[in-house]
Amino acid sequence: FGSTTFEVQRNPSFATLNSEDVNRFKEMLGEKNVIEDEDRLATANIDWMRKYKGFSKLLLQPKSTQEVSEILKYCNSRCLAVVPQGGNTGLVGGSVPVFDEVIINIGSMNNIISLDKVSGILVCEAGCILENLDSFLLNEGFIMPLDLGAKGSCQIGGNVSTNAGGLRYVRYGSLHGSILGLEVVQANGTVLDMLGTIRKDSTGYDLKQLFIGSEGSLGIITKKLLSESKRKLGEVLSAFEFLDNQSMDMVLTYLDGVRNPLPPSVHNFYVLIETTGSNETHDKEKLEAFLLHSMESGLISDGVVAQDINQASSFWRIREGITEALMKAGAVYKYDLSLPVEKMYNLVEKMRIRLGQRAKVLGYGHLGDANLHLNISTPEYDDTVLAQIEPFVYEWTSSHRGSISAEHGLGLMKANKIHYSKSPETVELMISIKKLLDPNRILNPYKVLPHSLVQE
Ligand code: FAD
Ligand code: 2HG
Ligand code: ZN
Repeated sequence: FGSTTFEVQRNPSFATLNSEDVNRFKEMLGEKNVIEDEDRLATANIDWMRKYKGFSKLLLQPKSTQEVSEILKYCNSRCLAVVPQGGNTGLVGGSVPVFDEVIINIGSMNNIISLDKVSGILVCEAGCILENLDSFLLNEGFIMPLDLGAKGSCQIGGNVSTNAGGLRYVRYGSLHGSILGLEVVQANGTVLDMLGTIRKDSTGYDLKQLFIGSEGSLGIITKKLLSESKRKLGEVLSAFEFLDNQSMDMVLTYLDGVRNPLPPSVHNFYVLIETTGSNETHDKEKLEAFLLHSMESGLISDGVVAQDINQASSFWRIREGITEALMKAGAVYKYDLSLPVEKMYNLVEKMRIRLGQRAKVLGYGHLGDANLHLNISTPEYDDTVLAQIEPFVYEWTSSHRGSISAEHGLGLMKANKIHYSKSPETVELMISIKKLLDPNRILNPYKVLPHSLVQE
C-alpha cells in the first residue's frame, strides 16, 4: 500500500481474534457496536492519506469509560492487540492497524459535560469532534485554543493523543498547557482519574502530561477531557501562517472555487495573519497600518485585508486546503519539522536541488511556531525518490537540533526515527514507561517507539 515498506513483523505473542472474542464483545457493548461489516472495516483500516492499510476484522464502538475499561481488560487478558482510533485524520499512520489489531473507535463518546463560564473550563468526552466543540464555545463567547484543517472530523481525544498544534498555537500554545486534566484507561483496564478543575497543583508527578502526545501507546483517553478555553481577549495576533508559491499553485490547481486574492504576479511567499482582538475596528486599523508600513518598507510586495468573515474564510481555505490539494495531486511524502526559523526554508531549497524535475517540493506551515510542513508531491510513490529524501531530511533536521515531528506525532511512519530527535537515554526511559504501563504491549503496537526495542 503506498510504496513505503515497514520492516515490522507481527508480534507472535498476540492472540488472533476468534468467534468467542466477538461474542464477548457483543455482550459487553451490544451487537450494533461490534462492527464486522466489510465496508465499515475497509474505511477504518485505511488512513486519511490512503497510505497505510491494516487488516483488522473488528471495530468496537464503546459508549462509556466503563466499556473501554472492560474491552481493554479483556484484550489484555487474551493478549489481543488494539488500536485506538479517533477521527482517523492522523498523518503518520498511527490511527490504523498494521496487522489485525482490534480497532477501538471513541466517536460515540461525544458528550459535552460542562462549561464553567467563570474560569472558561470545558469538560467533555474524548470523542467530541473539534469543530463541534469550537461552535459550542463560540456560542458561549469562548474560543477553543486549538484549530486545524481537519476540525470537521478529528476528535479532541485524537488531538490530545497527537499533541496537535494547528493554527492557533502561536496565540494559545501547546495542549500541554491548556489541558487541565484527563481521564485515561490503561492497557489492563484500570481507569486513571486525572481530572482536576484546579489550575495550580504541585502534588507529585504530573502524570496526565505523559498521555498528551503518547499517540494511543500508553492508554486510551476517554470521558471528561478537561481543556481550557480562552476568552477572545488579550494580544491581537492569533495566527501567523506561511505558504510558498508552489503551495499556492497546488491549491489553485486542485481545489475548486479557490482563487488567489492578490493580482497574478509571481510572489515567492505568502503569509496569512489573523488577529482576534477585543475591538474589531481597532484591530482592523492596526492591521491596515501594519500592511501599509510593511509595503512601504519593502518587507512585502502586496497584501489584502479580508473585508468580512466570508472573505476571511476564503483566505483560510487556501492555507487549510493545501493538504487536500496534495492528496488530489497524487503521491505525497510528508515531513512535519521544527527548525530554527531562519533555516527553515533552506531545507525546502535543498530538497528541490536534490529532486530536480522528479517532484514538486512544497514548503508551508506555522511560521509563528517555526513549524515547517515540507511536502513532496510525485505522480506516484517511487522508492528511488524516497531514497533521495530519507534519511537526508531527518539527518539535516537533527544536525540543526530540530524535531522530526513538530505536531503530527511519530505513528508508524517515524517509529524507527525517534533517535533523530531524542537521545538514547530518553528513548530508553520512554520504553521503560511503555513496558510498565502496557506490559503485554497491546496498545497501538509498532507505533511511536522502535518496535525491536519495545519487544526486547
Ligand atoms: P486519529 O487520526 O484517529 O488518531 C491519531 C493518533 O491518536 C493515533 O495514534 C491514535 O491511535 C490515537 N488516538 C486517537 N484517539 C485516541 C484516544 N481517545 N485515546 C488514545 N489515543 C487516541 N495536525 C496538527 O497538529 N496541526 C494541524 O494543523 C493539522 N492539520 C491537519 C489538516 C488535515 C486536512 C489533516 C487530514 C490532518 C491534520 N493534522 C494536523 C493531523 C492531526 O494529527 C489530526 O488531524 C488530529 O489531531 C488527529 O485527530 P483524530 O481524532 O483524527 O485522531
Ligand atoms: C497543516 O498545518 C497540517 O495544514 C497538515 O498540519 C500539514 O499536510 C501537512 O503536511
Ligand atoms: Zn500543521
